[in-house]
Amino acid sequence: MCGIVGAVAQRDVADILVEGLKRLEYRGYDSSGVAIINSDKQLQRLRRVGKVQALADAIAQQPLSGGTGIAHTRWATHGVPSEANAHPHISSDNIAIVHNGIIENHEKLRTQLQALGYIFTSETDTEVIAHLVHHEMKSHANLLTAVQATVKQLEGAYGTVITDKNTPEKMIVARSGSPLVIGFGLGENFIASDMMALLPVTRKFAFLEEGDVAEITRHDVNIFDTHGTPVEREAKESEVSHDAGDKGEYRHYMLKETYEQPTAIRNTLDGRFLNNKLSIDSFGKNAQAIFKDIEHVQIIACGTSYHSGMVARYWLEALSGVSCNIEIASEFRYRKSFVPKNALIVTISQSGETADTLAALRLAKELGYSASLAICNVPGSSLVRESDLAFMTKAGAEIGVASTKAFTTQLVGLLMLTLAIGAQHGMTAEQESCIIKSLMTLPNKLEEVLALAGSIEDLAEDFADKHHSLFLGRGDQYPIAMEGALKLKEISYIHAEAYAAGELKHGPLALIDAEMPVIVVAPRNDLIEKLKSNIEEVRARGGLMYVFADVDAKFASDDTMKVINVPHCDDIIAPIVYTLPLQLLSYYVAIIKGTDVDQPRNLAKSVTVE
Ligand code: HGA
Repeated sequence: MCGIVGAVAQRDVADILVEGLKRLEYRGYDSSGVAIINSDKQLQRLRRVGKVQALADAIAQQPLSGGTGIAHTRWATHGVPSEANAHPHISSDNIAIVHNGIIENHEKLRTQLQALGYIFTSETDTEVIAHLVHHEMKSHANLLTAVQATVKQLEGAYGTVITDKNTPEKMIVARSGSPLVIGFGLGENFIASDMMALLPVTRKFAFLEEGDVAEITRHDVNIFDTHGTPVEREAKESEVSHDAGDKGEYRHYMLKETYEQPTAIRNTLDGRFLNNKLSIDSFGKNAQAIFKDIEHVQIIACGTSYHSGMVARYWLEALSGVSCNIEIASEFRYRKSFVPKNALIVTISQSGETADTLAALRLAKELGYSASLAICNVPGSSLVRESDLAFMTKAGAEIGVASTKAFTTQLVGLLMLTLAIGAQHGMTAEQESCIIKSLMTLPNKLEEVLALAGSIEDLAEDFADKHHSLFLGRGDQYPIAMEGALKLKEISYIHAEAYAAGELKHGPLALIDAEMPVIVVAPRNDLIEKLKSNIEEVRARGGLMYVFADVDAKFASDDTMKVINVPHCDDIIAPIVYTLPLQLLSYYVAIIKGTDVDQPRNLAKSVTVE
């Protein structure tokens, strides 16, 4: 959430900063801003409400020159989206800062700084950092030590970049709880909250670690840890392609990413199997020893990743021989919980920077979980670095705020986890090879499902005037119904709720009428007859249903039910297969409703604030 870009260069950096912001816009898009120091040591700032294009247009009207600059695209936590609240924030016309995260003691600091005469011009928590640095400059020799003194007083989370117009040759950056990555150029250096922003200008990156403060000039990068000790952070060449952020021929990133799923899953499966057996090293060097000893899995995740974890619970308990629990990270981290013996903590996050999930992992380590595993899409992310084991999904960059291919590749990773743990706890070679065979059919199966897009688009018309909807599934399709409901609400703003179909009679049946479409996921598994009874319960109450059903389950459309036949697939992969029609349904409903599919209101990607 929120995007940061900064540069120290000889050339003018305005274009680099704006391009970087555009590449990060999916992380926050309520306002944006830039501050650049020109050759006369003047600080020039432009901020605009709305998309980055509004800022780009303003810069085109009023060009900004200068080689040192910082920029930000905001997802507001404190203060409405407005120009006054947009970053960069400035203190006393000298110090300019951008910030990701939340300063929890901002009220106390604000009062102290006001007593010192500082005038606040925004409602943000961020502005206290600007004034505090300015205040600390009065008693410190330089910007670096002033920032080091400042961050000691901050409680909460920050990734922040600070410039002083009197020392335009440098920027100071600091990280605690919000990621920052340094990009190395030739005679110029950069900073960003995600390397995606800097791919047009460099391939060489080093991630800052928790508590790091760094001084960045054109030729040097000096990093200090929490104690102020100089440290090295390894710089690596990135393999992510420069055009990873392009939409190509697709109208929206979400549609592109939906169609990329067969390839993303092929990539995630590729190289993981040898002689019809899972190569356990896919999870890291010590995976075999760790999986052998564990007796319990505790999964922690948020949002869409939580739904993938819910599916995994069905798989792990049915097949792997160990018990499994799943909990929302923001709940787990703030309650007292029992730590089972020999328990593995599994975190799931697309970005690997999800603040609540990261905090939950750190807590689990303190609590004494035996080992940790991250299922993640971003190599080098905090979650991956801080876990004993990692399974990297190969979804590629996911830009649409509503997750698609990250979710289905997580499911593939979790099914492989089931195999890996199962292999150490009595799963037979025959069972393993059966699941691997099913997994191998998945990419082609998904291509068949994507061919249903036309009929799903037609169906979407029925939802245009609806305000509420209900999603139903049973067993491992219940989390898929939840994911379907989440997708519909996040991009079409139609209220959607998911229920385990057996729960209907315990309350939600009261909601059924012709204005409440009911979406049912109905693969032909051993729960199909139970599900058919639930469908009859809805029909008997005048409900209108849309049933995504296995072609062999012989559902027929009638006045009360529209059936979309889904190609038959093996039970084990059905949760992944049935995800796609629901993604397409949400997409086409959103198109009809005219919402901003890739950047839905009030949301942002990569939830780095708690
Ligand atoms: N608290 C700051 C920054 C918000 C943020 O990091 N969002 O992801 C603000 O509200 O401006």
